[in-house]
Amino acid sequence: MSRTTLTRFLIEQQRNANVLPGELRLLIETVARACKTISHAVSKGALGEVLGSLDSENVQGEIQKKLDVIANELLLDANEWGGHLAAMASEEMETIHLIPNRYPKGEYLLLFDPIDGSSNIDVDLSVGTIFSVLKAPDACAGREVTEEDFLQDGRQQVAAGYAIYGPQSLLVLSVGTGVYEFTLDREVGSWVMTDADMQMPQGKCEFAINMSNRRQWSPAIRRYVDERVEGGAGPCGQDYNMRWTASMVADVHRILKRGGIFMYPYDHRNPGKAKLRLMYEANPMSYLIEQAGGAATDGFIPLMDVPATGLHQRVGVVLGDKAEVAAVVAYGKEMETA
Ligand code: AHM
Ligand code: MG
Repeated sequence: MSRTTLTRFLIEQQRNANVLPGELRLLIETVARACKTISHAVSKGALGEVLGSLDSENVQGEIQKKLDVIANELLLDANEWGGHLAAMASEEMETIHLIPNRYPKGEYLLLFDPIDGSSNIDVDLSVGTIFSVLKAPDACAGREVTEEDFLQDGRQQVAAGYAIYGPQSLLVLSVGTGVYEFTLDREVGSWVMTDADMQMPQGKCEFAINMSNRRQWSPAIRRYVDERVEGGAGPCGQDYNMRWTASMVADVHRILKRGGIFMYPYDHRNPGKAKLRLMYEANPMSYLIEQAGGAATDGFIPLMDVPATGLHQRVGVVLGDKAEVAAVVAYGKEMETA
């Protein structure tokens, strides 16, 4: 049986569909190669001395795990010298990382969360890497890229994806022509396509939310969740199931494969306060979910239309099943006008 590797898929996208510029192809291959190395490090666990925390905090004031830093370095090292990037940004770095002058520069900007779901690392649950690719604005030709150049809304993304390090290591990717899944064949060392043109199942009664944050939710989110917890006896007229992995990559992947809705809403008590980051968590996941036939909102407007005002900007996230996402938005509107 002839298998479609990531390399072959990308070359065919470049050649046949004419949608993928060569530089972008190389960039995605490089990110995928770094994810292979991260997968290897994750799987070594205590034997590779990669578990546990460091004394340092990242820009978000979170204690960094050893693997956060290792994965960040791996992604920076892999992507610095290829010539396709102008700069990078990461959850783990306060400011942008310019490509050093000793290397050629390209026209793309890469953003990533090197290890998403860090709290899962030490207990052997799934974690992942999320990435988003933007084009540097024309205006920065001939000068150094600045943080402002990164502040583009999610619709400007030219590619997005995630790697998930779970029972299998997977790479899920879109370059704007559907969503494709690749499984890491560890013996051969290549990413092999295992799902194509993925469309998330609709109409599935499953939600993912951290219930312990209920005190922070808006009346609309409370109503949405409470009605579903009531199940068949409540206004929904059917029972719902709940899952929470505490790793956005794992929760979004489940939704992509099995349907349902994922929520990490704004903290209603503090305007603008939220947990997840727009540029390298919410936007790439929204790009994938929309490509797979789902929807993504901050609770009010489509997530990819949220104006970017800061590299580490936080945003409410509600994504997945189209009708369920629409229900959350509708409840919000109803309660605003009530
Ligand atoms: P991280 O990037 O620092 O790991 O944080 C993001 C993670 C998401 O993967 C996940 O959905 C959420 O934080 C879990 O939050 P909680 O600890 O409230 O369950
Ligand atoms: Mg994260």
